[in-house]
Amino acid sequence: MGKFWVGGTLLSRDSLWVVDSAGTQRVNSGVTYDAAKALDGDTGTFWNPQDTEFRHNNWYITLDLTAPHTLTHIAVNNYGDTTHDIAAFTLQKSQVGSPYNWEDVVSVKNVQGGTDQRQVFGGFQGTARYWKFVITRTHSGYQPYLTELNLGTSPDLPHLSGVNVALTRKAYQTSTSGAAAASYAVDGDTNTRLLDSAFRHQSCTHTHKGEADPSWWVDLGFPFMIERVVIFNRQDCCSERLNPFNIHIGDSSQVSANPKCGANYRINGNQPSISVWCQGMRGRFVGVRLPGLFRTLSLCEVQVFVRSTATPGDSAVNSTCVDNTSITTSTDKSSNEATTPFVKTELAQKESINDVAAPKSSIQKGCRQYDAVN
Ligand SMILES: [Ca+2]
Ligand SMILES: [Ca+2]
Repeated sequence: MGKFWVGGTLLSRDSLWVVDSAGTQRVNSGVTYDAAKALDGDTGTFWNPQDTEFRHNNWYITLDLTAPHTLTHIAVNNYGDTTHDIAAFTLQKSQVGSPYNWEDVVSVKNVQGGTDQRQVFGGFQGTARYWKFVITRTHSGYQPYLTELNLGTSPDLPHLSGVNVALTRKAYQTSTSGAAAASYAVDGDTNTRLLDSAFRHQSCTHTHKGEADPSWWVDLGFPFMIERVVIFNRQDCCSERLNPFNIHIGDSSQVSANPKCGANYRINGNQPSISVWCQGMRGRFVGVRLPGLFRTLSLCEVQVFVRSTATPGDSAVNSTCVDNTSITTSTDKSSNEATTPFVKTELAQKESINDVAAPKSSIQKGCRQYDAVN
């Protein structure tokens, strides 16, 4: 459950959505601390469900969004005093109005107290008109003060077409040889030399030599419909080590637990990159795994392109990838903001991002044939 997301499309809130809420609303000096205060866009106002017992653990707000919406992430702002900060909540949905038929969509148990910063939780998807936000625990047991509640919808996929959603996302590998960190495969640098002329690690990852089933994976922060994955292989030496490889896509951070995109793939040794079509497989984690004993995994870049909803169905291309397609990987922060506001990474809290390399612009051929191995 990451505290950031790709595609920060938040619903425009409407305090009229609130149809019910727990407790009585405190009124003080003419100000009502009602549930609408959690939906007013003002972090200076909050909901205070008074007259609920200690450890009530069922402080809820029921919302009628007036039409069905697909929600994929939720953001909360705590008051920041720990006494009234939320520790856990459950989001529920109902397809029907009162009497509702509530189903759990997601339960979150790691909401941080002592901060009033926005905390974002994703990794779920649900569609409904009626939603219930239930606070199931506060850090102290006293009633919550909820400053802001935000509901997030799916990113607008047509706007993401042609955007590498793996760029600078958090990446991992089963082991790291020297300084060849997992993050080098999402640093935006498609240079296929492991070491530069000064023998410094530059652009490629590297696991320890001779592992069983070495893997590398990236957390996209959000499940996407993935159209294709482009892998840049080492060219300074050892290009044969990649063969054969598998691509796994799914919502598990355990690479091999996720379904494979296709079978075993091979790349020609002198071919710097390969584009693998994944037919709109859905997943938050994209992994590359070398099946077998005594394998060594080195990746110079992994790009993940999502399916545009404008693309016709699953009959789309498999090996009909057109070569020499130019793909511009927009990595300049300012222009990225301006042209593709849907690919915005928001770090709700101070998180270590020191493995994110400085953005670089690159234009490369992003499309190559691949050979499936029987
Ligand atoms: Ca507020
Ligand atoms: Ca790289």
